[in-house]
Amino acid sequence: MTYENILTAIDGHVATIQLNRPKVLNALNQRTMEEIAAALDAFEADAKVRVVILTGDERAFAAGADINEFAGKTAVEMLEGYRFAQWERIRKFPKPIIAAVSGFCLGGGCELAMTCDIILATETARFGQPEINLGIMPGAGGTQRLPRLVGKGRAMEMILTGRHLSATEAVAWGLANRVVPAASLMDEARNLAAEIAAKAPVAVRLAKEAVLKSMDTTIELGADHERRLFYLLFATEDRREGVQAFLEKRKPNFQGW
Ligand code: CO8
Repeated sequence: MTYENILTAIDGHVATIQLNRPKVLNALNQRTMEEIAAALDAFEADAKVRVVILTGDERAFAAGADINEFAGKTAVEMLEGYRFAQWERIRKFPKPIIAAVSGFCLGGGCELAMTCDIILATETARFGQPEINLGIMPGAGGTQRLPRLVGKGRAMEMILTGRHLSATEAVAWGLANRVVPAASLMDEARNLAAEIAAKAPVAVRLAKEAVLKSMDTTIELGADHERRLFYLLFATEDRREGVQAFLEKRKPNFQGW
């Protein structure tokens, strides 16, 4: 697929997707979502890629779904034409995704960041679910993910008022991991990605799966699931290498199997 609305790069084990529709603050039209999903499909198939960074530009991570695209649509047209299939592909991507957020991160943009695994934010980042101001509501998981991250009352406040959170508020509320200086956002994201990429890839993948499972199941079922994944890791060469390296007081050299 030739990309029109995103830029992609691979450096070592870290792949980057940059949203690239600056004139509309990286508004997420269908084509952009298709491209993100296609890039992730390619990164999933590429064993060299272990972590993905998703970012926008200085002014916006993404200011939401592209309002022009859905402005004239009827309910039936939305139902028939907007199946959220690309969102499901992002949700099921098995390797860690770090969202590096600067500027506006609103509506579908905030939902996209929440679909990622870790969110780094610059001081200029603004998070919000302003759909209510358009007479609609979040439609890409916002009403489900936001309360799990910030709690019911805070999610209600954001979704029912459309208020934007500053980066420091987003961290205090548990939406973003930490605030980093704007100038070093990508360096911070790359360092974090490289740190995770140096771990045993199968353990990283299964740990991500187990943590995500905690968001939609009971502790009992989640812990059962966790235990099966835990046992499975004992079948990997990297588990043997990790333990051996500890016993030999050296750094492990993980191979990915
Ligand atoms: N869609 C389309 N174009 C947009 C969007 C958007 N979401 N956001 C900004 N733009 C465009 C503006 O129209 C403007 O274009 P132009 O220069 O041609 O007039 C350009 O980007 C720059 O924007 P502004 O001039 O408005 O810049 P300001 O700095 O004055 O304001 C704001 C920035 C506050 C971010 C403002 O642009 C704004 O409020 N944008 C809309 C935010 C919003 O409501 N987002 C939610 C959209 S609905 C949604 O996300 C539903 C998700 C449902 C499921 C997911 C499906 C993908």
